[in-house]
Amino acid sequence: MIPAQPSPFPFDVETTALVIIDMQRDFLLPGGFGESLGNDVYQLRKVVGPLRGLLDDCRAAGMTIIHTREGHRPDLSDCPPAKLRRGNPSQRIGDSGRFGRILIRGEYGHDFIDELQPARGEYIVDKPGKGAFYGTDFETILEAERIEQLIVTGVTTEVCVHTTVREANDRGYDCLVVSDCVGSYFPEFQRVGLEMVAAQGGIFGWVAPSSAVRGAITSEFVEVAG
Ligand code: C5J
Repeated sequence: MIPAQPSPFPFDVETTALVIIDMQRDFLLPGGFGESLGNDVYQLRKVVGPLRGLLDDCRAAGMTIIHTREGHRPDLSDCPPAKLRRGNPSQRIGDSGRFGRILIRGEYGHDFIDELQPARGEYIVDKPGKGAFYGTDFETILEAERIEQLIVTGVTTEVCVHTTVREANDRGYDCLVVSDCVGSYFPEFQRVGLEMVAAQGGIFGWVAPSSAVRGAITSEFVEVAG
């Protein structure tokens, strides 16, 4: 069990996956898509250190690790026109930005930040939407790996993290959101986004800090290894 809100989270390294949502240069680096939408990207940088520590422990425990990336085909055929038109960014999806074409697969900005590059054997799920299930093989991977619980991290808390947790919850997965390993451009959305997950007895899932998750992974791993 991982100590969590609203109750301890049932957990087994064999059936739990670490999911890292969209830790991409376009969202986290100055000059990327996130900044073109008017956001303060430094709000998201806080996540990198704690998430790297958690990732290291999950790797050491041999857990299933899945990295997602939001982005589109170069011809934008998988980008709904409504998504393309939305808002009033200084640069739109597909435009040339500081890190290549914004949110386009294969471009430098679409890829993961240097600190959180996937290791050999870890899954990469390229998703056209906010949630990890829509238009991807995410569920096929979870089924193949016999995953029942998800430890969910990444950005942004109220958009792609929430969408993925809600989709996963409806499909019967237990989701734990790691409070210091998810980030929002807006401190208020971060606070409320986390509260919403665990409210009403855990309507979408559980919330715990990385210290609690790492403590449980390390002790479970020692037990399994012993
Ligand atoms: C957004 C995401 N915010 N990864 N994407 O557009 O949350």
